[in-house]
Amino acid sequence: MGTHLPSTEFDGTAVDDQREADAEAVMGEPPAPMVQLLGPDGKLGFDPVFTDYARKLTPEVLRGLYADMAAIRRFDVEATALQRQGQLALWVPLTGQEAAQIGSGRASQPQDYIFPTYREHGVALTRNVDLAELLRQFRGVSNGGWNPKDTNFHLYTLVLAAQTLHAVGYAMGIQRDQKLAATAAGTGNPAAEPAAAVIAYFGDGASSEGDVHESMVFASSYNAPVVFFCQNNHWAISVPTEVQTKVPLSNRAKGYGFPGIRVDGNDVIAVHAVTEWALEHARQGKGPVLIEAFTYRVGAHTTADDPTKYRQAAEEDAWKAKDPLARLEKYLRSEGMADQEFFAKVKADGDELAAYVRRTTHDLETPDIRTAFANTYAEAHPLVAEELAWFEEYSAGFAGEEPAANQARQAVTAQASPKAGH
Ligand SMILES: Cc1ncc(C[n+]2csc(CCOP(=O)(O)OP(=O)(O)O)c2C)c(N)n1
Ligand SMILES: [Mg+2]
Repeated sequence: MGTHLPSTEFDGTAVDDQREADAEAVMGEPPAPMVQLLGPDGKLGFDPVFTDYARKLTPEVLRGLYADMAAIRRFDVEATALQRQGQLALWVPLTGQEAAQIGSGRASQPQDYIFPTYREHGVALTRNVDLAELLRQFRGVSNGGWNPKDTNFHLYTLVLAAQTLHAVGYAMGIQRDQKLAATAAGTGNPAAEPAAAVIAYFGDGASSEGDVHESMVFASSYNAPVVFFCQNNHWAISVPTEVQTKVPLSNRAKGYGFPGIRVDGNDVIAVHAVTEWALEHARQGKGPVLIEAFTYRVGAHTTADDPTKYRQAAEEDAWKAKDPLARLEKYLRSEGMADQEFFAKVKADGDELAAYVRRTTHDLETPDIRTAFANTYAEAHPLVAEELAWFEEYSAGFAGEEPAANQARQAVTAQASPKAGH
């Protein structure tokens, strides 16, 4: 009868071929194993695509990237100390991942929207989140700590990979808002509207979650303006990356039909270049990109973890030799872009930031843990009542102790409840 129904099969059309070719073009031919511009020796290399992006970074911007990385590392030391002093229930250190976070965060623009995990303190800094506010969540004072609308930096998500779905939904919302705005403006051309993209951060461990797969399918199908930024820090608590994947994580993008790029995550210049490229790609309506930042979690998973139980010191030492700050310092010094005075100022600024964060945290109220029990369900629940009763009995065991110590212990104990999951 001649009725033509659309095929549900891939038919090898030019469109399919083009998508594959686009994905391959970015990987290079043969695929570049890893984009690196600034090596551990502090020398700048060349990349056919990304060197042009790196050239745009002025000495002032490069000094800024160094100052950001140094600031967040100092903050990390301070937050760890605050946790050890009982001021925070838990801390999630980022040391080693400064370049991945500062490079990608600084490549984003104010209109972009960021979905972090729980370790993106460096990205938070680049989005102007008050770092003292960020600690409220780790003290249990609030469920978040900052208003995402102020900075387009979403609240931390502790449920692994859940934020990748939120990110894709948000990116699809951006697409639709742009279409509506274009229609209202009478141009009919979405590209004429201010373009924004989304970055979804997640870890190598989280990459095994079904949520990531679903996110990538949706992002590809709808050509959503989202950059998936996977920090492969080689560990998911005590599980090494080779258990999560048998191929470079960046290779997975090809299966979804979009570009995947592995970048040296300890090279802030390359991370900035690759992320800038990916965000442009997404904002221009060309669809998603997966970036795998190859880096290392130098410290523990959290302050509740002891990595000496499951990994070798030699591995840690090998990665410390690839330190992101040290290589940029070498480069800045050798090019005469920064002198001793600059590095001394960075150190002094870091100490000032740490003092501010310490002072502000000490001034934070101690949360009444009963509120957390009260907020668990809308109505009373016998299990919650039972757990509260256990907690009150446990707390009563500290009666008669010095009040401040007692309060601090309560704050910590409450967060470290058996169901905390971290
Ligand atoms: C859905 C879910 N499963 C398990 C956990 C417990 N958990 C918290 S962090 C973590 C490891 C995550 O590793 P990775 O994704 O590599 O991120 P990293 O912590 O290394 O930054 C696990 C299993 C969780 N928070 N959410
Ligand atoms: Mg990891």
